Amino acid sequence: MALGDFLVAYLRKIGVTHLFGIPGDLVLRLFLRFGARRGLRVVTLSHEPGVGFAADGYARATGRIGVVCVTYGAGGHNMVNPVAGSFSERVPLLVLSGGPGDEERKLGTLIHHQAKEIESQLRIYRELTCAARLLDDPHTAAETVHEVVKAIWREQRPGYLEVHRDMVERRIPVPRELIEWDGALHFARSDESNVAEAVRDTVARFNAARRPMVTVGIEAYRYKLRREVQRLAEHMGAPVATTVLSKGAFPEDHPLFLGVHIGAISPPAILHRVDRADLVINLGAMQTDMELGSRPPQVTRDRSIWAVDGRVHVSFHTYTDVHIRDFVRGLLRARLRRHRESVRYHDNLPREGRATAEPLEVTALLHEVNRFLRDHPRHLVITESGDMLFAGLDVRVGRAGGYLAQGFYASMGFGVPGALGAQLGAGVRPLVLAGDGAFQMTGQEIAQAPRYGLNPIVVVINNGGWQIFRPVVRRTALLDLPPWPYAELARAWGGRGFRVDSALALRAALAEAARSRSFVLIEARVMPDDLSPVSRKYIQASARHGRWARA
Ligand SMILES: Cc1ncc(C[n+]2csc(CCOP(=O)(O)OP(=O)(O)O)c2C)c(N)n1
Ligand SMILES: [Mg+2]
Repeated sequence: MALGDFLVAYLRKIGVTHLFGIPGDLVLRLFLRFGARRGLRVVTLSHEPGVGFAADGYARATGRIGVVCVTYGAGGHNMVNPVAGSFSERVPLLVLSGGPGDEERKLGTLIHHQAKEIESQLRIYRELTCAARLLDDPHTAAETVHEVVKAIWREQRPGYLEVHRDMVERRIPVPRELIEWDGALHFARSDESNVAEAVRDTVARFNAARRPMVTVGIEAYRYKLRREVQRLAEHMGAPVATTVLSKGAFPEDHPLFLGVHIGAISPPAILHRVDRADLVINLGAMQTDMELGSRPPQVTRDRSIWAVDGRVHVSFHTYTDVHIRDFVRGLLRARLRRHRESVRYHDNLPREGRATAEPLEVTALLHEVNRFLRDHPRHLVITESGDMLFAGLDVRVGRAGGYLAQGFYASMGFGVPGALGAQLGAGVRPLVLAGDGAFQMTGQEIAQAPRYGLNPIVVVINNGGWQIFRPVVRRTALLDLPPWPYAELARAWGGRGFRVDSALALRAALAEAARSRSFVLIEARVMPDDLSPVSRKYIQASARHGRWARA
């Protein structure tokens, strides 16, 4: 069959429903195949970064592979940042790019959209993906596609396929195994005896521990272990924390949920509980500066067990080839001592005062968002990089899977397009918390919402600039942003727009938003020097460690 038709059939077979993209002449034939009747649902946005973030949001929210299709060069290079974010935060994406055909390359003239060499884009993507291949050989094309997709699934990271425009109609043989294959993809297999030993070792330590606790990390989320991890925690009866990146992997109204652990800048009660623990079992958390609150790792190894990256580190020794899924399932089958600790949830917010008509403060805004979520729990909260990335840690999402953010790669611009992709895939209404700076990067993609029947609620926290840096910047004019007429723009783009200056007005606007069928943008004005409690702690900690000099 034609390579283009094979790609459509293959993607449908693995359950892909949507394809996010922007066409260009070097990818047009491929793009049109995807958009043909009985193809995929093609979703186009205005700018490739938005397309990439949307596919990433789709993948995070659905647990399926997000697929993007871009033109070569100008399109492919525009897509680099979202794909880098997906790589570091373990999001499965398939990037399909076009490219110039063989004949035109032989003419010796440079081809438009080219940067350094024709191969440059492929080389860039090798750096940002778990598998990157050029489909230039019809005989092996089908197997190459399969290999790249299997790697994407196994590693939960992006992969890349480049299809030059003269290849789309080339006929390729499809091996019988692929035709008969049921389309199911599998995670990596573990070594059974290593799993058994790692589980025995862990159980012995757990059963001897008096104050154990569990940290749920991002791999538990990506490898679809949320339910098993919850059952395991219930068997153990031990408190559970999430990290910045994995917030939302554990239901935050669960009686065992302690809160978000962010190293030394965690709420004091969480810090105290972690310090008192005689065993911390980390299920899938990565060791990053963000996860540890901008402090060098101070994990007490003899009191911890880390399952991540196909390994289980128990105290000072390591079991290789133990995949987190097999490890958790092994623990679920083991006889575990049951603890009965009574656990309280902790955040960083001061006590809620009465909502007033006084000027709005960030903490009051967070209380209002929490109040809204108590009444409307079926929303997906998405926070943007900037103050809201830290502020968002104090937003309480009851159900698991109710929260998304780029908690480690932290690119601005993820929020609005990520929300569009998430709602398209999972059908849940998003509530986006974005700073004015982050919104000005990709927020205009909200204009695409009406034609796809999407209706996110976007709260733009307008503090007049990139104010998270304000505590360490003397020349604050360097952080200024122009004032956009956010609410007017929202109305002109087919949504509803509000501008609020107080907690009471925000409460009223959120209530209106809940009733609205269209997308809603709420501009919430706060003072330039107002920051959330976690941002303040983070910046002080970073400044103490000499990371940020005053300028
Ligand atoms: C793509 C990208 N560029 C630059 C940064 C660096 N950065 C982090 S936060 C920030 C400012 C955020 O401003 P805003 O969205 O208005 O949020 P605020 O902190 O003011 O609430 C910047 C520029 C980034 N994280 N991502
Ligand atoms: Mg701002």
